[in-house]
Amino acid sequence: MSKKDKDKQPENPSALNVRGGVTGGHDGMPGNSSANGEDAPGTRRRLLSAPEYIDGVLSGDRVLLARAITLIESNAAAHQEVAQEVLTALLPERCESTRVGITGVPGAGKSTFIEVLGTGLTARGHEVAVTAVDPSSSLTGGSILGDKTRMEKLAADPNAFIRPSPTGGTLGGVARKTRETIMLFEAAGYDVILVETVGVGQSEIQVRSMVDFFLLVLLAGAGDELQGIKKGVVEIADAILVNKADGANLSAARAARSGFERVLHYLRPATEGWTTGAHLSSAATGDGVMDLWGVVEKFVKITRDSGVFGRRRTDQEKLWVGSLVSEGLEDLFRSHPGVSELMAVLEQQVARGEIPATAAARKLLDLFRKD
Ligand SMILES: Nc1nc2c(ncn2[C@@H]2O[C@H](COP(=O)(O)OP(=O)(O)OP(=O)(O)O)[C@@H](O)[C@H]2O)c(=O)[nH]1
Ligand SMILES: [Mg+2]
Repeated sequence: MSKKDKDKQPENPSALNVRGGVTGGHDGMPGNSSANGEDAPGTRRRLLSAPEYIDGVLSGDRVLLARAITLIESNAAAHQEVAQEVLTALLPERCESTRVGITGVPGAGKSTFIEVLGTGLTARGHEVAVTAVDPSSSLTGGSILGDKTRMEKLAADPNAFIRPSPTGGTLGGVARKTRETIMLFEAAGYDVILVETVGVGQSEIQVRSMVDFFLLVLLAGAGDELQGIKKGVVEIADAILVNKADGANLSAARAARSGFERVLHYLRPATEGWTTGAHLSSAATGDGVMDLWGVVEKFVKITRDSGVFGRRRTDQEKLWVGSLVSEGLEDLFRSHPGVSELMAVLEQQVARGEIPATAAARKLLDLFRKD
């Protein structure tokens, strides 16, 4: 594990290592306070130069890592330019990491599980970074920040770094920021990356496309209907974890695990050469949590040996380029002044049944192409 040499001491050992994102307007620079009072309310920081961010991240400076993430989260063109320079320089500096996505029904115990797993991993010498993809977080204030109390130990752990979900914008925008945050984590030497996602549809697909191993956390007692989790999410999981297998719930959890095993038997595994299994844990007692990490390690070994691990990462990068281009084209198209005018007219005509949708789309694309 090629970890970077870094200062393991937090800048303020008593402060929780939870970093705020951009508050207020999305101009990007940390206008307002972050969780640990890193910026006094209302202060605006000067934009650092690319080498300052690069050196800061590489030396393991937690404050500069947090600021580099804030920079890449910015939508402002000037910030984006510096951000891309920073990311390009850091790309070859990334350590070898394991990226794990964690999803599941609300309240399944994902955050509690991450707390126990994360502290277990730092005790074994890993450096653990945690973030989330939560497209609703601009409304809720961010699931991880809201959950800070569930990750109290990990938040205070000098070998862990917790960053809430980027806020605002489309799911695509949030996913872009999370992917780039992962790159920064890896350049800073974090070799285990945990990405929590809220169990709502599309965000799981996004997280699956940026991690190596995808974990679905479920609960016992909700029958076989997979608890509102769509079958599609089960199909992209590399393991199902039945959590809260403790106390009076233990036998129900065991039964649920067997039920899920049966379901999995009929599904095609998410990863070539790997059999998706169902496991038990109690994040409350810690039982089964590090066993699940053993499953992840086995997965990494098998898929690295077979080449599936590397191929998936390469495919993920390629697909990402494609989706960035699609999003960029769509933005260009929609912000074209002639297009939006003509769109309004054509939509009416389509609604009145005067022209077919295909002809309307063709006219719009022709107009766009002419410029
Ligand atoms: N008995 C028991 N309670 C648990 C366990 N894991 C979590 N809890 C409790 O379940 C509640 C929800 O836990 P969280 O870790 O916040 O769950 P989550 O999946 O992150 O929730 P959201 O992020 O809101 O979807 C908390 O009250 C936890 O203390 C467990 O293994 N056993
Ligand atoms: Mg949570």
